[in-house]
Amino acid sequence: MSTRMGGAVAGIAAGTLTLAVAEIGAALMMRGGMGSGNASPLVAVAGAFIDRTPAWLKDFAIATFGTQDKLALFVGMAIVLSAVCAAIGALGGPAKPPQKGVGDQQNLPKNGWPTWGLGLFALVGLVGVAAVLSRPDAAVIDVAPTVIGTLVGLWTLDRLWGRLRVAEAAVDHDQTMGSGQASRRSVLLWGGGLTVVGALGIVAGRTLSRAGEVVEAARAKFGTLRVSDPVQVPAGASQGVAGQTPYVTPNDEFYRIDTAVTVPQVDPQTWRLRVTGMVDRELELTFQDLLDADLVEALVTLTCVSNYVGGNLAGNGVWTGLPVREVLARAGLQDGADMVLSTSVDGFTAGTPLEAMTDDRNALIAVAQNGEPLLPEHGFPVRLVVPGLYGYVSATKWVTELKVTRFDQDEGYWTPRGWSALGPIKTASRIDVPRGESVNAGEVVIAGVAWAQHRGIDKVEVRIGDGDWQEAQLAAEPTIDSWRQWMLTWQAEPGEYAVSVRATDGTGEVQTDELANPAPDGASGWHTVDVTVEGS
Ligand SMILES: Nc1nc2c(c(=O)[nH]1)N[C@H]1C(S)=C(S)[C@@H](COP(=O)(O)O)O[C@H]1N2
Ligand SMILES: [Mo]
Repeated sequence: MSTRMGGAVAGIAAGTLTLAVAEIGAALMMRGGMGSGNASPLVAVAGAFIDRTPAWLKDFAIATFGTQDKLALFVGMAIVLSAVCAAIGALGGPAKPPQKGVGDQQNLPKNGWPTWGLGLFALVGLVGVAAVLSRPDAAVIDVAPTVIGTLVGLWTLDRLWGRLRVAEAAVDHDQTMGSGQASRRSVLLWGGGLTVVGALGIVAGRTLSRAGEVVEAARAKFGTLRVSDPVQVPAGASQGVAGQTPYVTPNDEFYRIDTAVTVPQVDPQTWRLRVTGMVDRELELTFQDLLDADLVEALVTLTCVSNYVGGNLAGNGVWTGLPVREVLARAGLQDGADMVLSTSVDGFTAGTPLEAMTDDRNALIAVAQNGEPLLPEHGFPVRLVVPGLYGYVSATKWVTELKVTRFDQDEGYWTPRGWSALGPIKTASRIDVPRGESVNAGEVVIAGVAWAQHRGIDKVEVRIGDGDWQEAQLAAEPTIDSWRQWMLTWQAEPGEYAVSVRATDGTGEVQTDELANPAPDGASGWHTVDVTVEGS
């Protein structure tokens, strides 16, 4: 083992210990109610990174990692941080000095090893401190775990480097290598051991911080909701083709997209919804106010603007909530307003055209999905659901404020990051089966879903190879705000086929074949799959 490698191990050990101390400290602070509850440097750096993600990078991340994008970010952070710590440890620490006599050693300054290495390490800690301070609602005390962690890391690095120097000196001194090797090996052992301890500490800190108990308890005693006109999903909405997207998406299979590094834990007891801005009187609603109100139920398909043609960032559910328009009417709208800026506890905002919140569509302040309280990752206790608009301009989860305002005065989270201020959902259709696998000649069922929320789907057509467009069979359409299943039975001959689908919305407009990427206002183009038909 070389001195450089020993230094690299020392650097990684110092880095992991720094994070372990910081993450455990942050978790303890959160549990003890100290600071803002957002002291974790890992979460802060990831959050700061996400907030600075330009449209093309978000596009790429979702295209590559899908809803695992946050896991991918953490893996990436671990790799970068390990590399930085290893480099500092290897280059900033003691190098094998040029051959010289024992006497020369005495000429080195007392603190012989380069202090700039420690300085660099401290700088990395400072990046963490800056990230923590940059988070919404940050408190100064939030930096304490990161600062203490960095000090522990510096001390660790200093000690391990000290051992390496002793090893070097021993090698030079007696040229026997024996004691030098032994001491270098001890650095490797110490460094490796401390890295394992540190990694366990990081896991412990992150686990400890998942204080989901309050929210779990609140969800458990949610009870049943009084709804005047419950949704009955007609059997005809489902065609039941194997592999076809189910009409209603089970809650735990619903796609999840948001900028929150950790799922916000919001206690419904302390939750408030404030209605502010261009209103005659500001309002504040409690969770109980919502439960006591006349709740309505509505089927609405949510779609993410980041969904690629054929992608699965869409889901359908029965949502229970209070129509936004009723709350806005209570507050009294002032002239000139054209937008509702909704804000989440985590700082996310969405700018929704006021009209979509006041016309007769089911724009809801939702408390339940498919008859159950919202899942924490889908916005518990309260989120917005607005038919016809992509989620990034309407579906604010963990919503705490509705500000009535103007598009020329305010903008939602994604607008300055390269996404369109307005986000009406584009007409889309998707082939669910067959997909990827080859099929046997004979009767083959092609099936999927199509959506054009708040306009509805009037027709779906399928083209096989260079054949004509054929009209697919449509399932019932309980509402124009949800997707619609379709299927087509095909007498397939052996061969290779490109199968495409296109939909016509309720206004008679045919889905465009013009290819567009998600940024800035949603993907377009016909979904096409290659199907191999095997002879029988
Ligand atoms: N607080 C918050 N709400 C949010 C977002 C977010 O990043 N933060 N993302 C929006 C986007 S882009 C979409 S597509 C929908 C997704 O909702 P889901 O995760 O419940 O499917 O939530 C919206 N609401
Ligand atoms: Mo989205």
